[in-house]
Amino acid sequence: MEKSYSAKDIHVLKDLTAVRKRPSMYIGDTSTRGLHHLVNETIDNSVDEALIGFCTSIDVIIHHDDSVTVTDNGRGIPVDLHEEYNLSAVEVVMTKLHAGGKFDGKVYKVAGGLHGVGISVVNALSKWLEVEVRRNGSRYFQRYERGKPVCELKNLGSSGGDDGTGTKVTFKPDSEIFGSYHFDFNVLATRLRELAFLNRGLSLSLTDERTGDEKTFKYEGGIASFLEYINRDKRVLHRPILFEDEKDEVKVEIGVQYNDSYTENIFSFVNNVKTIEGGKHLSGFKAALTRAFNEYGRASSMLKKVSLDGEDVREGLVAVISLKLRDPQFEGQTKTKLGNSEVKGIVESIVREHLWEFLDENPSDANAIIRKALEASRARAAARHAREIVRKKDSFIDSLPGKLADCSEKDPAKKEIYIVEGDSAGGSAKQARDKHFQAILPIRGKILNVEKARLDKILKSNEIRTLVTALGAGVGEDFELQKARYNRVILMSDADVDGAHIRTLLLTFFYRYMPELVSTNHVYIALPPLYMIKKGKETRYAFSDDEYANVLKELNVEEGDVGVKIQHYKGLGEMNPEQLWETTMNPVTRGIKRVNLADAAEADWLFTVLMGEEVAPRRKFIQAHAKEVLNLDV
Ligand code: 0RA
Repeated sequence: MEKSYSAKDIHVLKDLTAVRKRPSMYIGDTSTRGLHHLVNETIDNSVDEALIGFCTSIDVIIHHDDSVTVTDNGRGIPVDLHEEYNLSAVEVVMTKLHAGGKFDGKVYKVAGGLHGVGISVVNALSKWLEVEVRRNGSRYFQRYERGKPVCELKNLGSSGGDDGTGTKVTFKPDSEIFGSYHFDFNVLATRLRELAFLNRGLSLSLTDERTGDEKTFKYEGGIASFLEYINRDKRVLHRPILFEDEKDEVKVEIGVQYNDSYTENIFSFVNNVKTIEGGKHLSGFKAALTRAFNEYGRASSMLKKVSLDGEDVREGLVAVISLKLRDPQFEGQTKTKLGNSEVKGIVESIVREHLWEFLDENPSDANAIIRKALEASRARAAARHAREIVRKKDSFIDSLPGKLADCSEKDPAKKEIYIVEGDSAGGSAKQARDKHFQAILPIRGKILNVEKARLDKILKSNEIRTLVTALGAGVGEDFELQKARYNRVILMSDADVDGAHIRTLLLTFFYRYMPELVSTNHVYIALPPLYMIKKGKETRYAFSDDEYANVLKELNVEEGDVGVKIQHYKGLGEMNPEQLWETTMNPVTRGIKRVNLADAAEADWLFTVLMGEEVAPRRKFIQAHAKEVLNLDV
C-alpha cells in the first residue's frame, strides 16, 4: 500500500502572496480562532505522519514571545530536489500553496486540518518560520520570513550518530496579520487531548514557557478513554460498547455508552476533524442505531406494539464516532459536514452488525437501554404538549412576558433584543437603549440546567419560557425562524466567571433547541469593556487586561497618576447608561461578536463535556476557560 515518496509527487499550485492578501480565506479569520488555527494546522501535519504509522510523539511549546514550536518524530519532510521547481522538497512544501503529498492521491495520506490548507499557509502568515529536518542521518535547516526563504536549505551536518528522523517547525505569527495576540494554553491543550483520544497511543505534549505549565496526553484506550472522559461525572447505564471495523478502505471506530441524562451527545470526527455539522457518517450511525434497537427490541419481545423513534433511542446517548478515509469531502457552512455519500451505507452496516452482536451478548445492558428509550418515548409526548402550551400563549400578543421591555419598531428585520443577566443590569440597559428598535429582556442568572432536564421540564422554567415567548418563534421541533420577532438576539452578561457561565448556558440552549437561529447568524454576544481610562478629555475603554496595559502605555500614564481616572467594571450595572450605550449598545460604537455554529458547538462541548456535576470544579473550570468560551479575549 505504501509507495515510497519522491519529490515529484508534490504537485505545486500557487504562491503565497494570495494567502497574505486574504488570510481569512485560508484560516477562517484573523482573530484568536485563526491564530490558534496556525498551530493546529502545523500539528495536523505531524498527526498525518502518525496516522500512517511513522510518528509516535508530538511536542508543542509556546515560547515567551508567543512563537510556537511543533516537533515530531516522523520521517522528516523530504529534502531532495524537486525537479520542476529546482528547489528542495522542504522549500516547496513550505512556500507553495497546496503543495504536499496529500493532494496527488499517490501517497497514502489522510488529510487532516479543518481547512487542510497545509503548512505553507502557516509560513505565509508568520513573521518568521524555521524548519529543522532530521533525515538521512543529517540535520537540515531553513528560515523564512513572511513566507520567503532567507537562506538556502542548509545541511547542519550529521545528527551525531542519531538515526532518528523528524521535523521541527518554529514560527512566530505576523502581527501585521494578527495584530497583538496571545496563545491560550487551554485552547491548545483541549485540541491536543482530543487528538490523543482519537489517535490511540500517540503522545502529545504541551509546554508553556511563559508560565511553566506542562501537560502530556496519551491514551492507550483511544475512543474508550474518550467515552470514559465524557461520562466521568455521569451515571452510566452499562459498560461501553466499543467496536472498530473497516470497509472499502473506510476505517470506522465507534464508542457508545448511555447515561441517565436526557441529552444526546454524539461527537463525530473524520480524519481527526470534528464534524460539527455531521454528514453521511452521522446519518448512517443514527439510522443503524434506531433500526438495531427496534429490531432487537422486537426480536426479544421487549417492544411489542410501540416502535422507537430516533430521538427516543438517542436520549442519554454518548457516542464517539471516528472515521479515517482517504478523500473526505467536507461541505457546509463551516466545512465540517462529511459529504461522501458512500459512507452512509458503510457506517450503517458496520454499526448494525456490531450493535446487534453486543445487544445479543449483553441482554441486561440491552434491557436497560431499551427501557430508557421507552421512557423517553413517553416523555416526548409530554414535551410536545408543553411546547404547544408555550406556543398558544404566544399567539396572544398581550401575553408577551411582563419583564420584556419591547421596542416600538414593528419590522422584525430592524429589531434587536438584548438578553441581560440580572435585574440591575437590565435596568441600566433599559435606560441606555434606543427604545425605537432595541428590546431588553432581563433574566436571572440561575436558569435551569439545560443538560439535566428534558425539554418539557426546561420549558417549565420561567426564564426559558419568557425567552421563548419573547422570541416568538417556538422551540425544539416547532422552531420556525421566519416567526422570530427580532433580527438580532444579543446576549449581554458581565465579563466575569458568572457571565461566562450564563452565556455558555444560553448558547447551549440555542444550539440545542433553536439551532437555526445560530446557523443563520442571528445570535450575538455583547462585549462590554473591563476598564475605562480617562485622561483629561480623552476617554478610552479596554476589553481585556492586555488591552488595558496597552492603553496605559499609549496614554503614557500609570494607575494612581493625578489627573487619570480609572474604572474597573466588575459588572454591567457599574456602567452608567451613557457608558453602556456607547460601549455596548450603540450599533456604531459598540463591541459585539456574531456567534457562528462553531462557537455554539464549542459552548455546548464545554458545557456538557468539560463541566462536571460538582459546583466547585465547575467554577474552577469556567475560570480557566472563561476566555476560551467564544474566544472572548478580543
Ligand atoms: C511530504 C512527504 C513525506 C513526509 C512529509 C511531507 C512530512 C511533512 C511534515 C510536516 C510536519 N511533519 C512532517 N513530517 C513529514 C513523506 C516522506 C517519506 O516518504 O519519507
